[in-house]
Amino acid sequence: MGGRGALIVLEGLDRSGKSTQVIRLVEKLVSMGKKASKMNFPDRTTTVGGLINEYLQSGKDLDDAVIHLLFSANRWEATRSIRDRLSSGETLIVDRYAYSGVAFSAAKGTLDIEWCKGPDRGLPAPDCVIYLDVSSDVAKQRGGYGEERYEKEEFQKKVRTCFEALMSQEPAMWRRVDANKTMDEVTEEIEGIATKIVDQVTDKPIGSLWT
Ligand code: DGP
Ligand code: NA
Ligand code: NA
Repeated sequence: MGGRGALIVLEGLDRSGKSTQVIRLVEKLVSMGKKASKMNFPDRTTTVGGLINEYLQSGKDLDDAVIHLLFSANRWEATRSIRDRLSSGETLIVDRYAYSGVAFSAAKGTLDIEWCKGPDRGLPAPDCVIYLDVSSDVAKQRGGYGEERYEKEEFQKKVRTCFEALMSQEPAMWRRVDANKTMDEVTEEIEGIATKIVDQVTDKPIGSLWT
């Protein structure tokens, strides 16, 4: 036995239920005796993350390219830790990654998808991206959006279009899950996907994103 852990990313719009599912998936893997932890981007606890937090809470205005690069830097800050932890056999379940990076920036209409992918090229590549696909109506029923910068229905629709474009570029990487179902049904589906991936990657080298 032994071998490396899996890098599994959950992506989706705001209110897709992603954060709850990340926690449930880690609990499930741990209960199965696997070494697994949660990671979250943006990580607002670092210096760069503090700037991102101010931007998201709308206090700070930054050029679209500049905030894009800060989100990317916030992922680069974690790459040594990601590689070390995967290599030591730990599976990481990640709440957002470079796909949110591209989708939320490209949705602004000022930066194109290929430009947006540039700074994140070379990050540790996920073994799988699970996309929680939620309709605007269901997102609204879940209590609506919060107060942060991107949490507006029209903007979220544009983000969805960008996620769709990213999925069509790398269909083998993505698993789409219908997140309009009950939380428990979604949990079950995600667990099925993730447990297979964890068993498949033990002997595979860690990939390099978009290279
Ligand atoms: P979260 O804390 O996961 O809910 O993320 C906060 C918000 O930031 C959410 O609306 C998604 C957005 N976001 C996450 N990552 C990125 C990124 O890399 N770039 C941009 N522009 N937005 C991002
Ligand atoms: Na959010
Ligand atoms: Na996150």
